[in-house]
Amino acid sequence: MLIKSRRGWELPESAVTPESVYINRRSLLAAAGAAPIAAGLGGLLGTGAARAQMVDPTADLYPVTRNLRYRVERELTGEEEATTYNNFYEFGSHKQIWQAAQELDIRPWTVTFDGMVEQERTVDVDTLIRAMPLEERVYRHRCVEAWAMTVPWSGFPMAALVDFARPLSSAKYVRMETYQDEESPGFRQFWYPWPYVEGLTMEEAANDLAFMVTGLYGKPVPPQNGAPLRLATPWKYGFKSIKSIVRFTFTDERPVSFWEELQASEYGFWANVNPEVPHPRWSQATEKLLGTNERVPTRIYNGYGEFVASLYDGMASTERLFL
Ligand SMILES: Nc1nc2c(c(=O)[nH]1)N[C@H]1C(S)=C(S)[C@@H](COP(=O)(O)O)O[C@H]1N2
Ligand SMILES: [Mo]
Repeated sequence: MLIKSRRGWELPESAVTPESVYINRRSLLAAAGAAPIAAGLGGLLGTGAARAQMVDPTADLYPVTRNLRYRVERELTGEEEATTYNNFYEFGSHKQIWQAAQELDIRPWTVTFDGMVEQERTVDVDTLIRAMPLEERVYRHRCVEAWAMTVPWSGFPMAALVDFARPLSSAKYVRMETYQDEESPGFRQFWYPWPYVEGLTMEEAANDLAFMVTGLYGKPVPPQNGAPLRLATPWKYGFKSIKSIVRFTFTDERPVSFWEELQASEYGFWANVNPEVPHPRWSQATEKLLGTNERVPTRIYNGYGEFVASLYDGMASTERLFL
């Protein structure tokens, strides 16, 4: 979803801090002992997944039992493909961010619940994960750019997280926010509206399909896929599935997401997968499977209509709302 045409508020690539400056700063920090040990180990170990697993204190929890209610009549995407072809703009606006993402400090990590809740609180992510009913679900994932994958996520129903947060009955939406710090290179692209934000209605968040991800392929989810806690809403375009979440805010105002803020005409709030509503710059009728590059027809709600169609009764005719 690179925004191709540069607008007045965008800067040329040359205005961005060059990678070499960034790397030097990191090694200076490391030399001064300020960077975490894990960052130094990154270069010595093999794949990102291997490193994440070594340093992830929840590794003992996986694999977890697969929930067979969520069947997918597609081959699983290879782990290699799904963990080396990513969208995570905090690490750059291209797909090859998996190595850069190993710098993400996934611990300590806290998650804040605030806004319209009985009591605001901040919890350690490990306390949260260990309190939740973990299971594995094989889900399809459909990026708005028309590539798709099928992967085994581990995690827990978003409904359990909502229960944990104890929102007031007046809350209508949940707004989610990704971490933001000075280390990840993407934040220097300051024309993006950081932090990454996404939102769901309370009904969507309580739907059985909405899943909080903590693992992938039977291991802790690696940084590039959104460690330590991300969302999976498989009936919506992939950008709704916000990564590396630090805050859940319950509100009665519809949140404005990162992509909506950037280009509302192309990335709407609902973002339900729909082969009949083209993106303004490309068709959504088909999608390309990661790994095999096979082209297959896109399905309404990404094939999950039986679970979610009733959430949108009466909305289909309101044209762009259904994007
Ligand atoms: N914080 C954050 N979350 C994000 C993104 C991002 O750039 N930053 N990209 C989104 C998009 S466009 C997609 S398709 C998926 C990609 O998830 P994957 O890399 O695990 O396949 O993450 C989504 N979540
Ligand atoms: Mo995406």
